[in-house]
Amino acid sequence: MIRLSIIVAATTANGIGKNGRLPWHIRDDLKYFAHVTKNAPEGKQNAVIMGRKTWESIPEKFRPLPKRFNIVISRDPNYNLNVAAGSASVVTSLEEALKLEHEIPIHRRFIIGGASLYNEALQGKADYQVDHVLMTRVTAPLVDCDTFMPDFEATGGWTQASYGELVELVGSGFTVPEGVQKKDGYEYEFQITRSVS
Ligand code: FOL
Repeated sequence: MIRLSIIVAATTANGIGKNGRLPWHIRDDLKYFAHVTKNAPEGKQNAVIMGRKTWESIPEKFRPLPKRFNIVISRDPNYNLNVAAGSASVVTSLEEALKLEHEIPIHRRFIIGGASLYNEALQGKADYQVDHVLMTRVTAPLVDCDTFMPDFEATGGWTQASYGELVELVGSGFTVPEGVQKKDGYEYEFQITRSVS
């Protein structure tokens, strides 16, 4: 069974995007995202698995996301990432993404969006399961969104994990602030939810 982690920033209405991009700019959340997804033991690397639209939403100068194995899912097997050969891979399904090997052994696999990939991953399959959701909950203001992630907690089988578990996943070198943060004009909180099964 391959274990997956979801990382996402969402409003209290589960809004994650607007017009093909993030509806906010919260610097410390992006720093958190970068740190968490990079954090791997010596000699290993994490995979960041994303849908094609999410890839296109990342500023070109940050693509591929450095120090991570970037995997992009597109129905078009010839989709051109326009990056140096070997720095990122295109596959046509999540199953295929999970079969990919990398010259550096993979530590964790992060599903980084968007809506349709979050949805597919949360459905689970015989060979994979989401075991953690790292959610940055943007509680204020209520930002207008046109893209939403599923209300996964409503399906049951999830429990809020402890701050200690979050600290362990994030690793050293980054202090995750506890409780509601007020910065860049937003109120948000770093949360971790764990699958009960
Ligand atoms: N999860 C969270 N918590 N916040 C997000 O903004 C987020 N965004 C995505 C997926 N999960 C998320 C998808 N969108 C970058 C931009 C958009 C994006 C994901 C990543 C990006 O530019 N990342 C750089 C950050 C560099 C910096 O500003 O420090 C990286 O290196 O990760």
